[in-house]
Amino acid sequence: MENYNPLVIENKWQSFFEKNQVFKTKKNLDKKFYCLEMFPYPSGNIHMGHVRNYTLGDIIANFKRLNGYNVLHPMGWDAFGLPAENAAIQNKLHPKEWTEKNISIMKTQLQRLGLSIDWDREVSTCNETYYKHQQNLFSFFYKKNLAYKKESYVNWDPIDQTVLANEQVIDGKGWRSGAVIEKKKLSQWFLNITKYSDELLQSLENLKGWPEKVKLMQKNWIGKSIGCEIDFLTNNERKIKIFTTRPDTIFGASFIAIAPDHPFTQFFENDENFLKFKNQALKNIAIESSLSKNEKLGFKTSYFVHHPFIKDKKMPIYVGNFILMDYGTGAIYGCPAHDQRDLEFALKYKLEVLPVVSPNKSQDIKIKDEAYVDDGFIINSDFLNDLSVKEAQKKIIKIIEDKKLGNSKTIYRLKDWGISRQRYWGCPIPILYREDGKIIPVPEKDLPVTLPEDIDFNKPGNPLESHPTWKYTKCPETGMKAIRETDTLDTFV
Ligand code: ANZ
Repeated sequence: MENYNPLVIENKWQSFFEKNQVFKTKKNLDKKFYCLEMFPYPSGNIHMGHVRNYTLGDIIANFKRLNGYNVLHPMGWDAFGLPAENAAIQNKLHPKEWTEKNISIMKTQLQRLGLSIDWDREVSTCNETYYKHQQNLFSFFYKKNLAYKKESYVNWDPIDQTVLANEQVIDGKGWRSGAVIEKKKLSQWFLNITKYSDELLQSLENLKGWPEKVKLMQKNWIGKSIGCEIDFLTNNERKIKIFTTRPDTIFGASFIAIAPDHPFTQFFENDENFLKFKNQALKNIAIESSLSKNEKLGFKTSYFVHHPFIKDKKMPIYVGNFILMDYGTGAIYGCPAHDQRDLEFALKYKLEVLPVVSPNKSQDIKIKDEAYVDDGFIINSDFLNDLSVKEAQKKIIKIIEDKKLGNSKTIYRLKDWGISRQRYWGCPIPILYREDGKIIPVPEKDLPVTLPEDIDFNKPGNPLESHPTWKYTKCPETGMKAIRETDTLDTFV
């Protein structure tokens, strides 16, 4: 993939460029700047896609030059990543050798095209003079609590011994090995991008000239949902907190569904039928887009909750294969009349389907196999009857808050970015695990942490992990024994 980012550099950067001698002559600093950045993946040979893209870029560069701009037109190679490692394993070449060979071929080809690229400003992401800055940036994020480590479920390929991205799992199997992919809990590094959810959403409005459909995709990716959380009391005197965007439908609730890895499952974690269900469910759950298409399956527990507003109404607790642990609270109440997934589930398990929203005031509706999801007026709902959906939401949230049953809540679909890869051909994460248990970033003066070259691809798993000496080191401050992080950064970092 190649990125191609025209960027008009504002004048405030002038002094930075001057100081760092980015432009060759002082005279050029009086001009306006324009920067075109090339960033191809060094896959082997230049193909027509490159030729088209980079010719267009070159035309813009020339056009800007002729219009008096000072144009920065560098070349960057997006040189780390899985394909190099896989190709190297197949061809019995070192990833570095494979990558450098490709770069040299592609460079010659691009030079023959006569593009006005400034080859004095060539960078390659697998070069330590480049990834030193990446490591520095990681340390900076770590110190600001924007990079952190946590356990999470990942797609694990048991043959290749590595984490796979969702896109690399095809029909439940690893794209390279064909092995059945397992869900494995691993401790991984994340960047706390969700801290900026609202800022990202707001900033979409400032993107002048962007296609509406691209902005919409971005908006859906961030996925802001406004609703509330409600605590349901269980018969073993615990609370299950759910998240809903439709609290107006609370009188139509007929069951609770929790994620297969929800903490409440501790009360039946040794039940063999549950374990079978959980293993099967977790296989598919990683890919969110498949959730609405898959058959809705549930494991019926022996527990129930009390309805917060209907005296003596008990609702069964199911574990559902369509509930994600890392969205909202990992638990929902099901209202089959007004949610298609809940309806499919209720029809399968013969649960109550009670309509509580109608297109017309005080008029009952019938639900067969299609949920009513449009706007309307509340029915069959005691004190909410005859209110519009909006009015009912406002009223019920106030009551829920007053009765201390829950709170209004806004959540985002956006997740923190998992950046750990158990792979060799990437930028080493500059972290040390000291023998006293402390985790410390490698000090700036000791960067870069370079990749060892003498690695063995014949052993399964991450070569950094199995390297005889690389990971063993000392804490630069205390001299205590320490072990290096062996995960590398995802190439997209
Ligand atoms: C009850 C309800 C009734 C719901 C109704 C919808 C319609 P968005 O808009 O995508 O945020 N939900 C909440 N957490 C979930 C999870 N972890 N896994 C799967 N589904 C989850 O969707 C919010 C709705 O998705 C929530 O509102 C909840 O179902 C479900 F007539 O609660 B609703």
